[in-house]
Amino acid sequence: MSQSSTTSPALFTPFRLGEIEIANRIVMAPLTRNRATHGNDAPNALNVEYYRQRAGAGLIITEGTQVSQQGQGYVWTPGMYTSEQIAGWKAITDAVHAKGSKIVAQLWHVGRVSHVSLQPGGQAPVAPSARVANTKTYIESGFAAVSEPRELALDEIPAIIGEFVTAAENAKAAGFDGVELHGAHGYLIDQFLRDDSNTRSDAYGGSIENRVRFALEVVEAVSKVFGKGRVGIRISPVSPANDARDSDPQALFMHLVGKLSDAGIAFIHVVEGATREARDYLPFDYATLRKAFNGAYIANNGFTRELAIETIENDGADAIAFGRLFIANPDLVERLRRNAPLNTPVVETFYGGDEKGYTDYPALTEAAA
Ligand code: 8OZ
Repeated sequence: MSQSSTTSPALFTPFRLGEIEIANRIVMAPLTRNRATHGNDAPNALNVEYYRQRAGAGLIITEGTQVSQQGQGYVWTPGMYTSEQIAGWKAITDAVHAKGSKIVAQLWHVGRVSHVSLQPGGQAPVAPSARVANTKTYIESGFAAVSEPRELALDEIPAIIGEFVTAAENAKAAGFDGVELHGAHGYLIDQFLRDDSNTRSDAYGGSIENRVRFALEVVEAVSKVFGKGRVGIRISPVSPANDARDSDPQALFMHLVGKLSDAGIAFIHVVEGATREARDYLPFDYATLRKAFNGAYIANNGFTRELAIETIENDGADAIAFGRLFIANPDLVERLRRNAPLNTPVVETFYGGDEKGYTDYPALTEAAA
C-alpha cells in the first residue's frame, strides 16, 4: 500500500520490523571494516563517528561482531564479549539513537573461516566437520588461507550457543534495539546448514531437519534475551561466499524459513544471488521463500534506487539493505530521496586503515560547498 508513488515512494515511509519501529525502509547492511581498536577489538571514537554519519538509515545493522575470540575470523573486527567492547558499542548506540535511528548488532561466529593466529592459544578454528574451506581471510600480515578446522564435539555445542546468549545480553546492555544473527556467507551457522560443510552423523547433521537445528537453537536462545520481536537472521541461500555449498538450497532454506516463521522472529535478511556479485547468480525462488515467513523480509545485494523503489512498490520486500552505497554515502537516505548523485565506493579502503575511505566521504551539503 504505497502513498503517492511519484512524490513519496513507500521506500521512504515508516515500517515496523517486529517490535522495532523504523523511520524508513532503508537499512544499512552489515559491513566489515576492520577498524576496531588494535589489541582489544573494542569500538572507538572513529567508529562512533562513522555510524553517527549514517544514522539517516531507518535501521543500521552493525558490521559482524564476534561473540567470542574463537568466533573471530579477521583482524580488527569488533567483539561483543568484553566490558571495553560493550562500552565502545554503548557510545555508538547512543549516537545513533540521538539521531532518531535504530541499530541492531550483528552477532557473528566465523567457525572454520579463521586462522590460528586469531584463535585463543593459536588453536585450530572450530566447525561442524573437519573440512577446510577454500577461502582466504586476512590477518595482521595480509591475506592468508584459512586454517584447517577441527570438528566440534557434540557436548561443545551448548557452550557456543551460550556465547551467542552472552553476546546478546551484552548487546542489550550496550543499548541495541535487537540483534541479527549472521547466518550467511559460509560462517558457523551457515556451515551447519549446508551438506557440503556439515557431514556430521549426530543430531546436528544429516537431514535438513538436523542441519537447521543449530540455527534454530541459537535463534530460540537469543530470543529469550531480547524477545523474538527484536531478533532477525541474515541468510544467503545461493551465495558461494567462503565456499558455502549445498546440494538443494531451495529445500534447505524453505524448511529453515518455515521454522523461523514458527519461532516468530522479527525479520529475515536475505542476500539475493551471489554476495557482491550477480543477483541472478543461480536460480532461487525468493518470492516463495518470503511467503513462508510471517515477519518482515529485508532484501539485499546490488540494489539501485530504482530497483529498491520498485521492489517495495511491488511488495517484493518490506525493506532494502544497501551495503557499498552506505560505505560511500553517509547521507544515502537523503540522496536517494532527492535522487541526487552518489559518491563512488573505493574498494582499497574497505578493510582496515583510518578515517580515509571511512568517515571522509562527503555528505551532500559538503560536496556542494
Ligand atoms: C568482507 C570481508 C570480511 C568479512 C561477510 C562478514 O561477508 C563478512 C565479511 C565481508 O558477511
